[in-house]
Amino acid sequence: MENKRILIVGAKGQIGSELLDYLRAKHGTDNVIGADLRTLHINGPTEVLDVMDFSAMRAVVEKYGITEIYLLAALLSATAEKKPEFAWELNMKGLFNALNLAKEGLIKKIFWPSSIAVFGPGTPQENTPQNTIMDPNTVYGISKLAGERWCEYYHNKFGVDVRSLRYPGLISWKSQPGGGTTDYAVEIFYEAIQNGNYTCFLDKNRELPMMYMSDAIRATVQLMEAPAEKLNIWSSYNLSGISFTPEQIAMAIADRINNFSIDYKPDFRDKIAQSWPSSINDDIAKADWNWKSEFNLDAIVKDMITNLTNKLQLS
Ligand code: NAD
Ligand code: AKB
Repeated sequence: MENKRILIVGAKGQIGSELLDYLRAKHGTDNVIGADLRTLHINGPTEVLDVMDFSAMRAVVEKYGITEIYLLAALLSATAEKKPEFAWELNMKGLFNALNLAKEGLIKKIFWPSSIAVFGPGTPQENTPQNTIMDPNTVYGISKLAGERWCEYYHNKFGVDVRSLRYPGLISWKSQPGGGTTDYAVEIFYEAIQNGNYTCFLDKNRELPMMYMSDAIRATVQLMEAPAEKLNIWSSYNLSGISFTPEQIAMAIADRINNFSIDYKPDFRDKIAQSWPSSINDDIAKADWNWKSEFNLDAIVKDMITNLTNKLQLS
């Protein structure tokens, strides 16, 4: 069996830092190179790398004999609204650089994440199907939808093996989120544990699709390891975990943290959330590569509170 040499770009981020640990445990530390614009203070091979610099990307790929890239560097929805042109440039250029390295035959496989942000106000909100109206009204969503089309194009035209998931909002305790609309579902735990109160930037009834990080990492690696002939989607797979509103997660937290209270001050991020689905249909992922999520709301809340309390040394 051929040895994998994996490059994670954006390895210091919310997903990248956990994916790096998971893939290193599976393939060996030296076979998983962590790269980011910010210096990584971890053991094992790392690089400071700008995903927008094609020659630098190529040099790192050649230096380590990289076979697969997980491309996680991007601006997320809320930050992207503040820097629209830069967000478009970063989100697209990084993807093109990876796709072109694969087109040249330098790497064999790419993982590039899309998002529920590809959907928009015209999309059916409940149980949103894989193929439907997609009219994103955020820079981030536009860049993700365009990215999906380019992934499918490079696959069909040049045979590039690029795989993708439309992640919902991801909840994690090891790493903090980096500027998204769903970040509230992580912030709420920090505030509940440290201060007993949280002011939420979404409306209390704004239901969104969410997923626990360990489910997301498992889905990512499962998709990357699936035989190509089983896959029917080369743009990006719908992926579903659970759905809840701020009020529902607050109630679940209040069951475990006495006197926790929440208030609401919706800002521009609530408008973004309003344009996204409230639940996702992922039947094709289930059928093609046996996807099944494991964490429900109660399991997430329990795990988050236990681990974050230990991490914050408040136990
Ligand atoms: P993040 O913001 O936590 O991490 C992104 C990382 O990329 C950061 O460490 C940042 O320093 C790095 N980076 C930024 N610009 C770079 C550049 N020019 N070159 C190299 N590195 C650079 O983001 P994340 O939450 O880990 O998301 C990773 C990917 O997953 C993104 O494409 C995001 O759109 C997608 N996604 C995330 C979520 C989520 O809830 N976290 C949901 C849907 C999709
Ligand atoms: C964001 O809120 O921007 C991300 C996402 C769902 O893509 N978490």
